[in-house]
Amino acid sequence: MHDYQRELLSFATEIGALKFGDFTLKSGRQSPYFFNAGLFNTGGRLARLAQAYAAAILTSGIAFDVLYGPAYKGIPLAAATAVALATQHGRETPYAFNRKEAKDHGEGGTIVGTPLEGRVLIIDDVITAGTSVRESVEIIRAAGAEPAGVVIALDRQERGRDAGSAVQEVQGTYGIPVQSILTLKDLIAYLDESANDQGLVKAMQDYRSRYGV
Ligand code: OMP
Repeated sequence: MHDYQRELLSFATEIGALKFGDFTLKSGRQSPYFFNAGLFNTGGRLARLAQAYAAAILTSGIAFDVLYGPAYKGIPLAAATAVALATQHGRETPYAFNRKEAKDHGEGGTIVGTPLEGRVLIIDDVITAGTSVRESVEIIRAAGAEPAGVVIALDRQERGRDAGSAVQEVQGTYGIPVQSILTLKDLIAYLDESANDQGLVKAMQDYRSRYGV
C-alpha cells in the first residue's frame, strides 16, 4: 500500500467515514462495513480526501482533459480534487459537474463548469454494482466527449451483473481504466495487521467470499 492509501484508511476510520457493523447496501446486500464519503464534511477533512484522490490520479497516469463529478456526491469531490491538483501538484485542471434537473433559463443546460470536451475523467465515491458510472459515461458521450477513466475512493470488489467485478465490467464495457484509492482487499489487510478483532477480519473475509470476485 502507498502512504496516501494507508493515511486515508486510518483517517476515514478515525472520523467514522469507514464503519464496521451491519449495513444494507443499495444492492440489498448486507455488508459488515460501509464507506460514507459524505462524512468528509469539513474543509480539513475534504482537503485530505482530495489529496488522496489527487495522488491516486497521478499514480494511475491516466491522461485526461477534464475532471467530471456526477451530482450530487461527485461535485465537491471534483472541485476539491481540482484544487489539490492545482495547489499541490501545479496541475491546472478544468472541472465540471452535472445538474440533476435541466435548467431552461440563464446559462441553461445540465453541465456546470468547464465544457465536457476531450478526455473526461470521472470522479466518484464508491463502486459497488457500477450503476452510477454507467450514467456518467452516457452523459459524457451525449456531450460529444470521451470517457478517459474513473477514479474512486473505494472499490468494494463485488460481483456486478455478471461473474466479473463491477469494476471489471466498467473496464471491459467502456474500455477505460478504473483507479481506486482503496479496495476491499486493502481494508482486510489493514484490519488484519492493525485490529485485534479477528472476528471482524473473518466477517470481512466471509463477505468477500460471498459477494466478491
Ligand atoms: P453503485 O452505483 O451500484 O456502484 O453503488 C455505489 C453507491 O452505493 C455509492 O455511490 C453510494 O451511494 C453507495 N454505497 C456507499 O456509499 N458506500 C458503501 O460502502 C456501499 C454503498 C452501496 O450502497 O453499495
